[in-house]
Amino acid sequence: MDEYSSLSMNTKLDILRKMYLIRFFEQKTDELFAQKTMHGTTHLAIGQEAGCAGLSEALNKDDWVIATHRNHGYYLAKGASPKALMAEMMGLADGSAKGLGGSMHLTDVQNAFMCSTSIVGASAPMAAGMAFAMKYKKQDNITAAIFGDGASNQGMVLEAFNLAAVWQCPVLFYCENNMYGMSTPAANIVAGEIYKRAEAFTIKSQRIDGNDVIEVYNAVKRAADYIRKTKKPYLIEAMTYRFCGHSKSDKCIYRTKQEEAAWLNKCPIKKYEEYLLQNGLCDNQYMQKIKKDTIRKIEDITIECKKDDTVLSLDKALTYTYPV
Ligand SMILES: Cc1ncc(C[n+]2csc(CCOP(=O)(O)OP(=O)(O)O)c2C)c(N)n1
Repeated sequence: MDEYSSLSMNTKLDILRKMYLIRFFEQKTDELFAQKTMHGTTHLAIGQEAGCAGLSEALNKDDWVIATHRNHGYYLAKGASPKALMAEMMGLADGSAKGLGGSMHLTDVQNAFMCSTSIVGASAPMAAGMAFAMKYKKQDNITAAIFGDGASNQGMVLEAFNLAAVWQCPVLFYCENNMYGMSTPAANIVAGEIYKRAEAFTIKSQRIDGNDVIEVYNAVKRAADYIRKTKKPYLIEAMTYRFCGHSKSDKCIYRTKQEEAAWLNKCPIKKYEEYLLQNGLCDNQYMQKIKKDTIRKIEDITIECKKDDTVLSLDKALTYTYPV
């Protein structure tokens, strides 16, 4: 059986639904920021959907994920509520963090999305600690730390590699190498290859095509099995690209149009749709239906959130304790 055919049909369609949900949700977020219905800044994952969908689908439901500032995709892929995400970004009390955290500070403990952090690199030590706690409590669930190529140079990421190896923490380090940390090309600041750094810490690792969702799924599945069995860490470096700017204020003047066009050609959703169609696993009509249903769901959520006026007052917020 080849890598692709090992997945059930349900899993394949779930992956497609997740990728559409992330893409259309992110596009709506962009629109709402432009309309000033959402404030502050946000970091979209348009173009990076394969990592979010493939990784979450390959992990068990109770395996933890700790994400970064570019977090909406992982939050949604873990099965957390899109409405709570939108409400969070509108500052509403129904938001995932009661509207107090905003785009970068999400949580959904029920769906094992522990949190996301805006401190670049911090997901790695947090996930190593979480993994250590799970092992200490003799629980079988592992923890995934998401971080970027820019974060890979942070001291705390390398410290997390070290302790995770020494203490044998069941943690999956998942580096999304989208080739830029803000406007800085990874090629200018990363020495050597990120996945090869693991070897110095006795951690097994591999580099994958992060835009091929089935490759992501299979790599994470194999890594998760290894981590669960050995209680040792594992590092995956997934090559990908963001189709949008780093954040709201970024016009991408540091990238060439040719480079952007080449990566648009490697769009993870387009690639996956072609695979499903060419192998007769999903027809175009059904694909369009999933798309339309997803867009309608996001529209409904937007309308509901726009009507909501339950912005949490500061007084109430200060007395609120989060139920973990
Ligand atoms: C400790 C820290 N330093 C700097 C920043 C500012 N900052 C926010 S995102 C970012 C770039 C992160 O790049 P990367 O890790 O590659 O992730 P990507 O944005 O590409 O997903 C920086 C420097 C921060 N939030 N935290």
